[in-house]
Amino acid sequence: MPENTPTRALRLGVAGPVGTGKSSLIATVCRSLADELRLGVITNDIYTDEDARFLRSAGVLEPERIRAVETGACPHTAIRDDITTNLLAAEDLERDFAPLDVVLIESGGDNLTATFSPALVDAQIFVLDVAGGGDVARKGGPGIGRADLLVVNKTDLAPYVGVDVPQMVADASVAREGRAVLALSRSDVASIAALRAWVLGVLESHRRGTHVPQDPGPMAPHFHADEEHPEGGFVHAHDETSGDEHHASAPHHVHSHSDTRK
Ligand SMILES: Nc1nc2c(ncn2[C@@H]2O[C@H](COP(=O)(O)OP(=O)(O)O)[C@@H](O)[C@H]2O)c(=O)[nH]1
Ligand SMILES: [Mg+2]
Repeated sequence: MPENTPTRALRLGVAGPVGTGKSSLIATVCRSLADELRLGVITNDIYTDEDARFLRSAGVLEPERIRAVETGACPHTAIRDDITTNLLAAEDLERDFAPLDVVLIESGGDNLTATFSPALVDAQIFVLDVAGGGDVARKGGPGIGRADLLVVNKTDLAPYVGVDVPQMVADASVAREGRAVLALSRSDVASIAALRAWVLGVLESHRRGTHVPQDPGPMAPHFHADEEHPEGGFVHAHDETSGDEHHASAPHHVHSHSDTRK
């Protein structure tokens, strides 16, 4: 079980659908904080280390501080159900570059409802973009509704996709019952300053020992198109019946899928 002291690095998850700008957001956070904080990054990709290579090439951190976890065919499980590989990667990074202040963990981003286990991350950001449509924030889901921060990203594109950003932020705030929402664009320096301030705020409360990791809740049952059944595969749910809300035994957690034929 990871040491849970205020001196351990803050582990910050970044989840959200593919293409919403998670890797770019991590690059932005690194760029804005690398001078004052000791940072590390872990990426989760299905079969490749593309996100890690993108971040290394962005030159925001020493390449060795960016590690890739290859998750196999079911990427969300590596951040929620069987977090062993990610925990080991975080512990290795924290040991190799001790002391680190923040380890950012990017999810594979395969599913709108994928969230991190609170046994892996202390806090999590869920990223949507305006190109996904203004109504997606209203539709909710565990990450949108209950991540520590919801980012509405790429606001610079809003005029081209006909999205009203203040409305999308207001809808998200209602869905989140007042939890933090941030409209972000890599070309809007004020929004980047706000993101930086949010990360510093969470780090501060983590160090004080007052930050309490929240579980946004399990993802919705979902469908894997590549699974074998010719009539359309399986409805797929991840077993969350352990009753152990914080998955403290996660390194030994056996990854079982309670698959049921559709
Ligand atoms: N216009 C615009 N594009 C962005 C922004 N942030 C990221 N992107 C682009 O969105 C695409 C996906 O970004 P990426 O960070 O790889 O998304 P990920 O799959 O969630 O990690 C890339 O082409 C980025 O250049 C932004 O603030 N504005
Ligand atoms: Mg990425």
